[in-house]
Amino acid sequence: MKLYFAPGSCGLASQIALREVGQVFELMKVDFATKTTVEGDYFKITPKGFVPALKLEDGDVLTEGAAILQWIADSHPEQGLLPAFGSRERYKALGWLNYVATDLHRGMATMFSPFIDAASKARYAESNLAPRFAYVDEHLASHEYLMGSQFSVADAYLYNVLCWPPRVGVDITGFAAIQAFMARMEQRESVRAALEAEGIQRH
Ligand SMILES: N[C@@H](CCC(=O)N[C@@H](CS)C(=O)NCC(=O)O)C(=O)O
Repeated sequence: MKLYFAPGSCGLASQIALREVGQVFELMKVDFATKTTVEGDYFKITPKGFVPALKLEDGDVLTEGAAILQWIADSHPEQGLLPAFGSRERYKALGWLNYVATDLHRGMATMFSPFIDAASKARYAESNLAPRFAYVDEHLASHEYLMGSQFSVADAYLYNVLCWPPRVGVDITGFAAIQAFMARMEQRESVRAALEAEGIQRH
């Protein structure tokens, strides 16, 4: 199995999930500028040209981070990285995955855009992102993880996205529960190993 990634981008969550379930995998770095890997043209792996992409043993390729996370969780149901099929809790977990993918990930992507000027980004961060961080912070103030005491793939994705604000000058240090969540996540072996594999130093 091969995970296509770029250091510090949104493939980190998939890598954390693969490590959580003990899946053996190879990391394949994608150069965003040239859309190539050491194997060659990345568009041949996925015409979207985005990471993450997960190439399975039979050669099939999964894309879309939230879908990859669900596939990893469902391939190892014994690890409980998502609640059971059909349970009410499952839809709450999928709700969080969707919230991270759409409101947070997409929102943060705006902050990295080369097409938006600094003043507009600052206004966007204050009016759009800050309330979303506040919402997550309030939830985490009374929940160890998004789903409570049980770690799920939604936490891996949330952690991934919450690593980004400092890189674009968005200060989230005032959100105490988010900070505690990040520290809790960084105690997990899967997270430490994934950061190291991508060459990311958080502190
Ligand atoms: N809808 C995709 C979006 C993935 C995405 O935005 N990937 C970014 C990195 S976080 C990317 O590959 N960007 C390539 C580029 O900017 O050239 C998903 O959720 O997996």
